[in-house]
Amino acid sequence: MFDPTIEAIDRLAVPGGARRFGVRSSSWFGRVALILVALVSCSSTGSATPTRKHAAVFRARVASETVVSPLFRQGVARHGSGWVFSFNDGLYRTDAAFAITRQVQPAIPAVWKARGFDHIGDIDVVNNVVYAPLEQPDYSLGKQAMLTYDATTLAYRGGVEIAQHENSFVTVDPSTRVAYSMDRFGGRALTRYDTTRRWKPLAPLRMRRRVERVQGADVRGGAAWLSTDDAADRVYRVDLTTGAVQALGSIGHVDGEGEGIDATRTPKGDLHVLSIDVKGFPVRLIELAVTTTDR
Ligand SMILES: [Ca+2]
Repeated sequence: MFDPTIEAIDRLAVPGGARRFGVRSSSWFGRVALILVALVSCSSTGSATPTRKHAAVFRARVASETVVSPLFRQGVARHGSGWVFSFNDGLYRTDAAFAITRQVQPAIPAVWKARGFDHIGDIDVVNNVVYAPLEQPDYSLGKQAMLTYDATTLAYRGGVEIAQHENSFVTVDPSTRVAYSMDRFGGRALTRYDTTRRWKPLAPLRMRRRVERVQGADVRGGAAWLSTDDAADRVYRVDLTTGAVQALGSIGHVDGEGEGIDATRTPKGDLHVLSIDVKGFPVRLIELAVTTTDR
């Protein structure tokens, strides 16, 4: 413990230490200077200094890949032991082996098509509801839409317009029912909506770094897991509490296009990302294993 008496300072005032600071320990000025030096020393080395907890480091590596139907080009979401995939104007429910068990094509209702909407992006499934991001191509309007479908029948349930320029994905946090998306394909914020209050806009989640060409996202374990078509087709983890962003690794096939993502842990992997080959086909589902270590 620090003893702030002159006697204690005298005990600390070894000649070499005093000379380093250009003062003589026997002078009044020197003693005051030594007190200051001792205080600074105690404050920087004291046992009360808390130990900093480093954030965990996440990495992802490709574990396997499977060629799937060329129709499964936009989005993917886990549904039971199978999947739901999206195409520009189609939805497909499959079993675990990717065999289609139900489909709806066209999937965009006529009322939305009449308003110019022509593209479904990366979907999510929560509580047997498919959440689908719907786009019209005039991004300058700042107007896109979110639709919902029954995940069992793929029947259209409803939709709302939202104030976004682009709309490549939507993911819904199962615990809060908050939906996450992005205003543009690249950026440093996730837009948020309260799906329990007719998609009421919430304050965006600010990310600590910019991520480019985001094509999909899925919320799991307090994080949003992003898939991109950036320079290395990387996947990212965004902490939903702090906004911290970590690049996890590439899905490979970098000359192709990274598309949607699902983040359900399955025997094959933790992240499941669609990738369109540079030739336009095949479409692959890339399975990635996520590891985490303390820094
Ligand atoms: Ca998804």
